[in-house]
Amino acid sequence: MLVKSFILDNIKRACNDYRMSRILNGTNLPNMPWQEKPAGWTLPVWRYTQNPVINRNPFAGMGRIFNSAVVPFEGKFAGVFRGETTTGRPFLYVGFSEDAIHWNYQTEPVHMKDESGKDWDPLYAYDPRCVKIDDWYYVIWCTDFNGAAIGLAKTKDFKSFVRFENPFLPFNRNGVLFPRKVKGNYLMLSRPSDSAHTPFGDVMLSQSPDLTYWGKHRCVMQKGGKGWWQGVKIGPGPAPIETDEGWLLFYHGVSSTCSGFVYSFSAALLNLENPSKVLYRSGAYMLTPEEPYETTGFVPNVAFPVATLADAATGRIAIYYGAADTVVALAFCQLDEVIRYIKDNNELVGCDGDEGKF
Ligand code: BMA
Repeated sequence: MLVKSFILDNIKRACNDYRMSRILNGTNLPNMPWQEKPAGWTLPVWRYTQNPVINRNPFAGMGRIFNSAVVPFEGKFAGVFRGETTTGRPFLYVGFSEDAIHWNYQTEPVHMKDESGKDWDPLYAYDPRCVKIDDWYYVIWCTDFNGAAIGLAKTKDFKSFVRFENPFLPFNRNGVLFPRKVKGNYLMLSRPSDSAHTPFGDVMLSQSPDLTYWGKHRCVMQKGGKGWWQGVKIGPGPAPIETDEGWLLFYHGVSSTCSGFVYSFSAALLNLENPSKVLYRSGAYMLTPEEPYETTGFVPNVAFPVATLADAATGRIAIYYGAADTVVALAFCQLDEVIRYIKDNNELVGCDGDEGKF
């Protein structure tokens, strides 16, 4: 019986019907949070049973933490959180954790200095992503620059942060760096927008040799498609994960209803050497607001992915997402299954399949 299934598996693999995809340049995270998929669950992403992992009022004076980044750090985990205190204005907060679920928070917001060492704190800060490139952790967030724009800073210890010049003109939210240079350039995905609750938006790619000067802008993915869940706007989520099938990009998609926007998420695979080309993109969502902590809160019906923890050895991926602009939730998936779902539901839109140089 064992021999038979071994042979069958190998035949399937050889036929590319059961391909084991691999995470490239990733790390092994045996201590990542993980739960197996519940029996009978049909979508490729499933929720942590103890959600939310960060609830309302997580510490004195802090009303809500949501849309937050988590990265492996010194054998444990560091978090960069979107925190809203009793003033209701968002800033970035740091925390440390042994298990990426229970956190010790720094109760003072992150302070930043510019590259010459002068204080340079953002007037507000939200939706941080955090990406390790070589020896530095880069934080990308939505900052004030005469309106919503992308902020960029680096840290080694999550104590001192050096802020770069704002990479792009306003208005733009949802910036995220790739975890390595491609063809000698740093790459940033972002979503140009307006200053309000933007009713449009596509994912763009920009390139830089030094993280200061940005250009060679490309259109990566456009909103729309036959389905409606990503019909209004889309935005990049966590840092793309490098795999042997392409860059795996989780992204959010927004639909419009009588009672406002609904934020769901899914994923696409981008060409490794030319990531403005989408290889495959799911026309179906992987997670949409269904649980009470997603459908009820400060902004109902929001599932907003901003971070992943991926275990290269097993292809296990944990996805951190903000729920209802109120709490942080966790979901899980497995690389092979996600890739299979993307391919089975493949639908490219507009500029997706080409280089996106208009
Ligand atoms: C977007 C951002 C996110 C937020 C979402 C839903 O425009 O502001 O921070 O989660 O709206 O309110």
